[in-house]
Amino acid sequence: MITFFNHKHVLHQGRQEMFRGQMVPCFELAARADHVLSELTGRKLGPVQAPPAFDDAVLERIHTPEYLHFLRHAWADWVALDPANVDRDALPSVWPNHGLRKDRVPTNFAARMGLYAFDTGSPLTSGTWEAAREGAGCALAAARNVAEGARAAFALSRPPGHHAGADFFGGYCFLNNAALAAQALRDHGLERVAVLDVDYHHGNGTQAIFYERADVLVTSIHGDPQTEYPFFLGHSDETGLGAGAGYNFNMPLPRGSGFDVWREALRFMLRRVADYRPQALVVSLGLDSFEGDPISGFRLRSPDYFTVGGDIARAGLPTVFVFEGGYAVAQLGMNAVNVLEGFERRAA
Ligand code: SP5
Ligand code: ZN
Repeated sequence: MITFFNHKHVLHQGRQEMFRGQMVPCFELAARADHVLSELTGRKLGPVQAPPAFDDAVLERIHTPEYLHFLRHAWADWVALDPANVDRDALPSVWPNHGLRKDRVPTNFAARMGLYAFDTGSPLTSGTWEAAREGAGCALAAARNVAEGARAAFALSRPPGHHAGADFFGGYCFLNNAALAAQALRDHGLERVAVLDVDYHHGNGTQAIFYERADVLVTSIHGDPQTEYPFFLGHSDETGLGAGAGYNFNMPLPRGSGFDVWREALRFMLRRVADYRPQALVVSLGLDSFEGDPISGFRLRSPDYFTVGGDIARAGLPTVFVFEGGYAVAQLGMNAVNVLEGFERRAA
C-alpha cells in the first residue's frame, strides 16, 4: 500500500506536558514517525510519498473557521504576548467550564488557549500549525487514493488527531486526521463510511464530530474512561444522538486487558462495521495498546499486531489507516508495520 508521509512532522516538537502538577518531557516525540518510516522502508511495504498541496477550505469540512483561525495564528499571538515566549511552548491554564461563558472569544491569548483546549498535555509550538496542516494533507491524500480504488493507504503523520474536535485540541492532537479522511471519502461520493479506532485512548474528538450523523459510523476500543484518559467520554452508553442514534459504539476495556479480550472486542466492532455496510473503513491506528507502552495499560504483544491487521483485512473494505498514538518508541515501527503487513497478507 502507498504511504503518505508528513515530512513536516519535525516542525512540531513539544518540550513538556503537565503530569501530576509537574512538567515532564513530552511522550509524543518526533522519533515516533521516523521509526515507523524506517521500518516501512526496510520491510518494503510500498511507495512513500509526500502529500499533494491542498486548499485550507477543506479543513472547514470538519473544523470551525474560528478554531482554524486560532490555530493558524496561535504562535504569532503567543510571541506577541511576550517576545521571550519564542523559547517557550504554549499551554492553557484556564478553561470556560462550570458555568463560565464560551460564547465570547476573549482577545487575551491565554484565555483563547483555554477556550480551544481541554488539557495541559498538548503544547503548541512554533511549527505546530504547519506540521498538523501537512498531516491533514496526508489523511486527505490517503482517502483520495482509496476513493479512487486502492485497497488501502496509510497516512503516516504526527501530531496525531483523534482527540481533536471541530473546535478544540488536546491529547497531543490539533487537527482530526481520521475525521478529515472519513469526510473526504464522503465527499468523493461514498455514502457510508465507518471509523474503527484502536488507539488505547478513546477518540473523543472523532466521536464528537460524528455523534449526530448517520453517514459515518464511529467504533472505538479503548481503556475504560473511569480510569483512563480522556476520562470524560468513551463509555458504552454513548451510542449517538438524533440522526446519529445507533451509529456510535464504544468498547471500554479494563486496564491490564490482554490480546484475547482485546481481539474479542475487535471482532465485536467488526461485526458492527459489517452490519452498517460501509463503502470504506478509516482505521485510527494507535499502537499504544502495546504491553510496553509507557502511558497505557493493555498487554498486546508485537506479533499480535499481525493478527489485528489480518482481522481488519477480512472486513473486505477499502481501508485508510491513519497513524495516531503509541509511545514505546523503539517498538513502534515494528508494531505499526506488523498491522499493515498482516493486513496486506490477508487482503492479497
Ligand atoms: C493520541 C494519544 O494517544 N493521546 C494520548 C494523550 C494522553 N495524555 C495524557 C497522558 C498521561 C500521562 N500519564 C503518564 C504516566 C506515566 N507513568
Ligand atoms: Zn492514545
